[in-house]
Amino acid sequence: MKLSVGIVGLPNVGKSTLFQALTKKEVNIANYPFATIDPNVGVVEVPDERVQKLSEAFHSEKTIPTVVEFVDIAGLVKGANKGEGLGNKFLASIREVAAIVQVVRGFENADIIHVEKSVDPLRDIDTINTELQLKDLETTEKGSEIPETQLLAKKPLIYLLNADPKEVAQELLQKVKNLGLPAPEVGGSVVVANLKDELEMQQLSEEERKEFGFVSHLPELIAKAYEILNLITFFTTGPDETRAWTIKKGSTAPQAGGAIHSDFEKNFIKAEVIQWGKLLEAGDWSKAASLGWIRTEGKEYIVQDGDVIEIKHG
Ligand SMILES: Nc1nc2c(ncn2[C@@H]2O[C@H](COP(=O)(O)OP(=O)(O)OP(=O)(O)O)[C@@H](O)[C@H]2O)c(=O)[nH]1
Ligand SMILES: [Mg+2]
Repeated sequence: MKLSVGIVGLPNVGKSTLFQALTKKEVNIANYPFATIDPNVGVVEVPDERVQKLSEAFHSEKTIPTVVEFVDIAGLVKGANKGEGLGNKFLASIREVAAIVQVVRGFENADIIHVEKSVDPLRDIDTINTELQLKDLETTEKGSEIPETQLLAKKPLIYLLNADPKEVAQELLQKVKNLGLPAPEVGGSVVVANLKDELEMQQLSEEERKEFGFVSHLPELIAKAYEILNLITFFTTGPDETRAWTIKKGSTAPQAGGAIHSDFEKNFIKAEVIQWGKLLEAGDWSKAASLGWIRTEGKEYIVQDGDVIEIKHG
């Protein structure tokens, strides 16, 4: 399974608008249901000030952030599990992602078609979750030994309420939060964003956005997506580049090496490790070493989010 995040929801609720705002890729955004049929795939930089700060401090020529992959999936309707509205094809796309952002329409606008003809976020969430659960039931009834992670309704989930954050009813927000989330151990939550504004505001300069008093909620969404994928970041830094690397939480030092190059994992000897903030405080690697702040770690070491690492390999 790829470590990507699927954008899921009823038709015409703003999924492709979100995808385009995230990835800056031109996709079909249209005021009719099922504008999207084949999934759109794109990668998004994870906003992380640490990689910028390290890069500045070490005068690196290049700065390379981590990315998360998002997949814009076609809309689901009631009965999708029985094949309604190409439902089975779309549900199969959801099986391939590791986590879900469920876009829920919260905005009122009579011109934008709602497949259920009225705006009711809790009803829509229930419709989508029921479809996922019914599909899972069918999967388990078939008797195929499917690991829990394959089940659609067990995937880590973020609800993206497409509504104006300044106007959204707190009561509604609380109700969504109270729904409970699958896989709570890897987090999950609710983000409110006005997706049409998010997309339109990208046409403006940062100053103009400030004049409008616009604050983007997409960085929050991307950070949460990274979190529910159960990923952490470690860094490598030097004059050529400062780079953020993605690994699964709980990875060992050799596995982290493997993210850089398979030889680093195979021929791993040891890792020299320091937390990014400590390295900045020391000023450079040799100062940090002379202060005794660089630790030598072996192959059992569990890499921590924010570690700066130098792998020594044979
Ligand atoms: N007023 C308003 N319109 C929005 C908002 N978000 C999306 N829309 C409009 O809703 C329509 C559908 O948006 P899409 O992003 O194509 O929706 P989708 O969920 O990808 O739809 P399908 O691919 O058909 O399932 C478009 O006309 C958007 O401009 C919003 O926050 N406010
Ligand atoms: Mg779409």
